[in-house]
Amino acid sequence: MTSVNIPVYQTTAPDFNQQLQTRLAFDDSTDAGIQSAVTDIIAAVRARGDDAVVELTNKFDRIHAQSMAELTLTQADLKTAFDGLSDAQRQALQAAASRVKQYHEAQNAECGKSWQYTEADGTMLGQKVTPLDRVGIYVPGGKAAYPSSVLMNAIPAHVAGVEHIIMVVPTPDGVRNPLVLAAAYIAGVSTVFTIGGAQAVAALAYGTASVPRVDKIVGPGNAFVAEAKRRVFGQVGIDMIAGPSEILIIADGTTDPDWVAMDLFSQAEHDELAQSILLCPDADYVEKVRASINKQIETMPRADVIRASLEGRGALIVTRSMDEACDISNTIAPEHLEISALNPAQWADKIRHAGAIFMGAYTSESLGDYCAGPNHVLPTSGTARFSSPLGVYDFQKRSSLIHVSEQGANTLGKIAATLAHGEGLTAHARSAEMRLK
Ligand code: HSO
Ligand code: ZN
Repeated sequence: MTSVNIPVYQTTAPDFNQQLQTRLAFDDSTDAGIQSAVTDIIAAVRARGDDAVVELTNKFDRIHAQSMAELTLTQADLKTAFDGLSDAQRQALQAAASRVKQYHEAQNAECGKSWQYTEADGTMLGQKVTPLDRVGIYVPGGKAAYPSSVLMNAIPAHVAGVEHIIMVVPTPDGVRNPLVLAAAYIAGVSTVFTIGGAQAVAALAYGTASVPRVDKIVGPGNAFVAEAKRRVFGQVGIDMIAGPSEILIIADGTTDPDWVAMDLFSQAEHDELAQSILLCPDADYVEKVRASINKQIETMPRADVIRASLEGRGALIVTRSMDEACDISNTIAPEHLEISALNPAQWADKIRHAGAIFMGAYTSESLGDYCAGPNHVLPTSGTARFSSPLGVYDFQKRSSLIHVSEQGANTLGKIAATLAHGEGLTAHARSAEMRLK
């Protein structure tokens, strides 16, 4: 096998910034064909509900359902899938689910709390947190059907207090994924429809006779699903539109290079467009990681995907210092950041933008993908600059609470009336003034 042609950059090179930007560039535009197909599908589902969903599902998934009833799974179906797993799989799924649940319960204890305070004149102000009523979880079919993602999307919704969690998952050629259904069973999913694509997103957003209209749709999908989610946004809430997986490793040169090379592979194997980057001030160590990549690629079942990803979007970067590595990481704002160093806390202090920070040589990113506890749905493509991991807060909303006392109405009424007159809004002013003593 030929060696993996992953570029090695030096931050001291005059054209380093340009080299890095070329690697980071990523085109996520949707082509016009997909846009117009999605327009038609959404219109069909809105006009003809279940009939359109059944027709489109039969066409795209190559099945012959007669009605939505055939595309609806019961809790008993989910339990059958769960019972059919091997002991090892069942236990691993349960262990992962309980850790993810525990983490999100801790999160909920922080951000799921309502609060209020009372002013001297008796006026009470506060904030009330309530869960969404109904949430739709999209789970892809085929090669990207990850049971772990079912846990990561459904458990925070469940912990947040969402009563109806409706999952959609396509079954191309009628093939069901038992691990996905088992994950739905233990994650608290209420109903599963075996539908997918833009038709499933439209059904969840607008509702049909069988599919309840939800308040928010989360979960990854192909280009049609992403476009459909963009289009129904406003009608319903959506989570982020996720890009390909990314890992950035800051290494101080003390971790076994084989471990670091495999961690780079772990996200590269998701997708040809996934991005794996190493930042390290020790040029000899970077060379060792490069040698390890070439050694270990031979053993990887998904070598083709890994190679395409590392060669197309990966980079090994020799930095001037660990500080500079942290600065570069902040400009990239990676989805996953591993700080593979003896004193990771020292460097984590400098990190301001990252979806998740994995600290120390033993914390492989893959543990976070499955079972550490935090969510694996994370901001990609630099969006960690302004957004956060999926969490219970994505399934809750806040209402402001205002209870003004008689005395408070006197004080606030004067302020409000003055401002309302200034805006020329007389009814506003009078409703405040009527309550003045
Ligand atoms: N690393 C992916 C999640 C995942 N990994 C699922 C394995 N299974 C999110 O970036
Ligand atoms: Zn992963």
